[in-house]
Amino acid sequence: MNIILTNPRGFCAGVKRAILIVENALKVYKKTIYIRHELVHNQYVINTLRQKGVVFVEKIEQIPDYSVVIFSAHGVSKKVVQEAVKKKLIILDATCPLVEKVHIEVSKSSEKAIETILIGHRGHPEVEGTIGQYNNKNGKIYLVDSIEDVHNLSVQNSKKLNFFTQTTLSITNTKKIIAALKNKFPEISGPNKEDICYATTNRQIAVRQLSKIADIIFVIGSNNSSNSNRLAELGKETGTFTKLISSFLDIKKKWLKNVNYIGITAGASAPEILVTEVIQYLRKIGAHKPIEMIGVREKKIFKIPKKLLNIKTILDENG
Ligand code: 0CJ
Ligand code: F3S
Repeated sequence: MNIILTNPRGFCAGVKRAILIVENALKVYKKTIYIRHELVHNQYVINTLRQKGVVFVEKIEQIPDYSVVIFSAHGVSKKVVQEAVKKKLIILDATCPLVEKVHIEVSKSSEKAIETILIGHRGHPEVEGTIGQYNNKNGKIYLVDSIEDVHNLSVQNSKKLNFFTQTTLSITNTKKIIAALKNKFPEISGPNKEDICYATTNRQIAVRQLSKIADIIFVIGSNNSSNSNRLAELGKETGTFTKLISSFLDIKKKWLKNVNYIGITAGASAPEILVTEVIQYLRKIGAHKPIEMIGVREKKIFKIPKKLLNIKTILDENG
């Protein structure tokens, strides 16, 4: 059995930044750190932070006044920010800057009361946060999740219409939805490509390449991770037997019967330790040393908020 590792895989710049924000906050604030929603959708990351004393909540009302709150990488609505301000919370925003970019565009659309369409998955926190940037009663924001949704959608003024997308969608599926939107509303405006981020794009390209070699693909990621699910979906679409696994414990030996090449990738919120554990397990049951696939080299780094950087500098200076 041979192991092939995709590149890139695992943590993206937005996730690294979010975790760094929490780690700095833990050093700096001598009180409980609350995080609204899972910082990133990975159970290993969440459990690790919980062990360090972080408290996760779904609603701002669960947090005592004057506490420190961190917003998850998926972003929050304007209403959530207002609730936090009202409670006089110290806010540290771990929203990925690429989500923030979409927020800014949707806000502009809202200010101009331009009807806006968001392509995204219903109920996902990023979608809730992005929809929650639109607060103009003279306009409207609509969510479409499929081509069927596009067919069923009616707007008031199709001549003045904007669209945006969630950052972690399937590239091919989103292209189809955008084509359907442009077909139905020829004057619609949107981003040049879509708002799918570089990390989602690169990981999907890598899985497509991997599927040409692998007999089985393991996507390491949690069940609620949109980008990880899209990778697993893509693997299946190529006809390769693909499983989304949260750790090596999910692997069933029967899947590996007559398998020569085992492909491994990891979602943007899955830490490398989980990949290492899968490799260790497979090596134990007879796999050769892993081979790294050549892929795009990601150099993106997102800075953490100045507020934390400054304190970090002071802490470093004082040892
Ligand atoms: O939405 C994001 C800003 C991506 C965050 C990293 O991935 P994950 O798994 O926490 O979130 P998704 O469910 O959005 O992929
Ligand atoms: Fe940001 Fe994309 Fe990662 S939106 S958090 S860089 S998956």
